[in-house]
Amino acid sequence: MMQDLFTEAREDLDDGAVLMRGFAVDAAAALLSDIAQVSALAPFRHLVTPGGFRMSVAMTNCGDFGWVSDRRGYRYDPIDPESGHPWPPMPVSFIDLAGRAAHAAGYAGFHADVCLINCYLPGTRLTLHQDRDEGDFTQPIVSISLGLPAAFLWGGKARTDKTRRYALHHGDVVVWGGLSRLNFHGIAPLKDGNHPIVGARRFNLTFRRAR
Ligand code: MD3
Ligand code: FE
Repeated sequence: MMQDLFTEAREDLDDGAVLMRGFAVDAAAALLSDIAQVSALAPFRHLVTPGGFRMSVAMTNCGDFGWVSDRRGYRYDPIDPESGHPWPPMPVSFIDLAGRAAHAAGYAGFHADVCLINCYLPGTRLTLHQDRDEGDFTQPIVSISLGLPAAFLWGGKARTDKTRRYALHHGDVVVWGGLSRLNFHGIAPLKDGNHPIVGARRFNLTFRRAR
């Protein structure tokens, strides 16, 4: 089974952060078709930060909650503010992959109630930040990369700590738990290119436990 193969192909990036290269390659077609289904109901949009800046990453969500940002702040909201309706349910392909990845990384009981979907076009970046709007930091975050490669910036506990760079490719999965859960991280501006399946884009799925 893939899980057993990946006990060999896991790379520890930091305390509690496990990289599994190619873990989602076989599931990519199903994941991409489900991203299209979700974004037909809850379209990708550019959120505004509390400081008034339009984010260059386009985002949407599925699951019981969605991560949103506006002039009032960041939060997890059960309602999509664009539509006034609940977020689309999490597709079976998402639930399956997130569960298998968490299990392979040593988090057997992980059940996400949010999947945040980021869409990057060439030039899009995500500045250094922490993910700290969730209710329980002992729960990991599972991230899946699809499409064009990105330079992932991995920092420390303080914004000014020096960063390391990792290339994240199509199908790579990282599980962020343990002491790494609150580290600063970001994505350098996406380089131009064309991915044979995804085109001139990159998607990142992050599975989270909001509450
Ligand atoms: C480390 N996304 O959505 S995935 C995000 O590629 C986010 O779109 C990036 O950072 C992306 O918040 C990076 C890797 C990642 C995601 C969440 C983390 C690393 C993390 C949470 C805690 C620590
Ligand atoms: Fe993040």
